[in-house]
Amino acid sequence: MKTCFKACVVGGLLAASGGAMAQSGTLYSNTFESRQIGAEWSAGTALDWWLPTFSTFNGRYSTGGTTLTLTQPAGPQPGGISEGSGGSGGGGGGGGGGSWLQYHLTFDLYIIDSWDGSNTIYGPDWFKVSANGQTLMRDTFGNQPGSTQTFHAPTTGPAVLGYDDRYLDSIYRQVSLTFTVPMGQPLAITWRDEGLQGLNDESWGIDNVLVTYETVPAPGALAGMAAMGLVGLRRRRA
Ligand SMILES: [Ca+2]
Ligand SMILES: [Ca+2]
Repeated sequence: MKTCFKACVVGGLLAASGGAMAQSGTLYSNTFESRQIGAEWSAGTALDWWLPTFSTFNGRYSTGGTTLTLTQPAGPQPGGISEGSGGSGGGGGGGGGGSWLQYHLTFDLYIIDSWDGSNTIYGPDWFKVSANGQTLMRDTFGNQPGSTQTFHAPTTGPAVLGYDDRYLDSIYRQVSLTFTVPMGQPLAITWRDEGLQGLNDESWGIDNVLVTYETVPAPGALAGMAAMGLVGLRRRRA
């Protein structure tokens, strides 16, 4: 929500300033129900449709992962460099105005069987997402009774949803991450685990992958609008 507020403010600024036209769209979406792995996915990408509970999804993995590589949409003006997920203040770079692309990644995450969360004896069991080398998310997940984790509670579970029925499973719907990457190079998003013990013990998959984007002003442009009092105007109305 913090990020959404920022995006809303920025969108308002674009409209209020009469400046550059905002640009947004869907870059990629996939439910995997076609049961085909496109060339945009890395070698070793797998599909699983064993259980109706999970539908067809990208997985399963254990001590591995999958990478989605996409051509970035024709952007406005280059100028931005990486900014942390939901962070404020850019890493510098762009400066003098223009705009850059901000991405929103949404996906469902299936955490399958005996993940141990933050437990330091059997874990910790990590799940990570990165974009062009920038870490967007790194959290522990636990299905074992009594385990603790850094991520929020699941949408469904922990419960016996399938695979090894001795172990619980969890579904996290619509995990959302917001980020920017430098213009002029492919967008590469990687999902992978760290510390798992094999498919028969701890595994995962992703589903309903959606990548959307929008233009936002570069930091220099935002600062200029703030100086004109537009930020304050928008916030009072928000
Ligand atoms: Ca699916
Ligand atoms: Ca299970």
